[in-house]
Amino acid sequence: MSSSAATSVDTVPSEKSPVEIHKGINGLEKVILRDIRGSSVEIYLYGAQVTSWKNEHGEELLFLSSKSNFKPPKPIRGGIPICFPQFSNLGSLEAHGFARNRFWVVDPSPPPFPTHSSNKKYVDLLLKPSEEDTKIWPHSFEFRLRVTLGPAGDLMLTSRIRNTNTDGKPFTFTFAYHTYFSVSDISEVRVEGLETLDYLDNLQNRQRFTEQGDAITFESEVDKIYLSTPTKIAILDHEKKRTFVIRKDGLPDAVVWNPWDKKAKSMADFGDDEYKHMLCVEAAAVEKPITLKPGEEWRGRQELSTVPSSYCSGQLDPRRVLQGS
Ligand code: TA6
Repeated sequence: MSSSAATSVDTVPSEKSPVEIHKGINGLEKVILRDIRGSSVEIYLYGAQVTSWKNEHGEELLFLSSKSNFKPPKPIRGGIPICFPQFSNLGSLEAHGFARNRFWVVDPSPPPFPTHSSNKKYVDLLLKPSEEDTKIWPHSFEFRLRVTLGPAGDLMLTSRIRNTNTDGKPFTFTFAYHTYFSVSDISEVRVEGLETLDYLDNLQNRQRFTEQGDAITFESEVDKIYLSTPTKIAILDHEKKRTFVIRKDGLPDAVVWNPWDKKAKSMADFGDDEYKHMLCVEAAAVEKPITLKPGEEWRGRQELSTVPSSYCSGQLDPRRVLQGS
């Protein structure tokens, strides 16, 4: 590790350009990726959690609570927490598993990556279980997360999870990118791409229902797991004339969550009114847990981008967004 006194930025040698490690909140280390056109991403090694994604105008696209802890072992409230090896309380582990409150490292020698990244900024992060972890989840694994910032400001997260058990045992897990999008006014937001799908309602003991035909809008607490969704989902923020496009691969489900006012008040690391400016739409693998035999690897990818969307014509055609390339 080398450090330049002035900026207290450490660089970590890797196969490509060095990765800059900065001191973030409470001295927790974070990596910053910047694109020459102005967009940027910040990732804390604690939880391998993206906490900021800004476009070329420097506008923040993700929600991070003003009340968020940056004090391990508490999770960070906002950005993109990684839920692994368990989504929510679907198992005996703490809610959403332990990956989000572990310290990851910059992967010094990541295995070759499936896609070409020459004109992109990226960092490879690695998590392996500690001895303590194997006491609560008795498996050996390597979790590699590549966070990529594309030239157009798009943000891609690619997870590669390998079973490295030497006792021949398979393991099974559920997973989610628990993305907190920043929105101008939740009551003016629509989600497209989940119409007519079945979902499990977390507010009704995960009973199964079928969504009605129109775009999803918000007027109260929502906590739903949509099953077998299309690979593309759109979040339309009228006031900001912005549409978030989520593309996902290897993650058949999508969780939609907004705590609304009452639940917001019950969360210590969340502001009472902050529910008005955030929406979680989470690319996930929940309904059918993933099982890996020793030596096997699973890959789950999500790509986030924004497109300008004008609603002044009164006729935004999201289908063009969802059907477009
Ligand atoms: O993804 C939705 C959800 O599972 C909700 O049920 C809600 O609990 C939310 O996650 C936040 O969970 P957390 O453990 O971060 O407080």
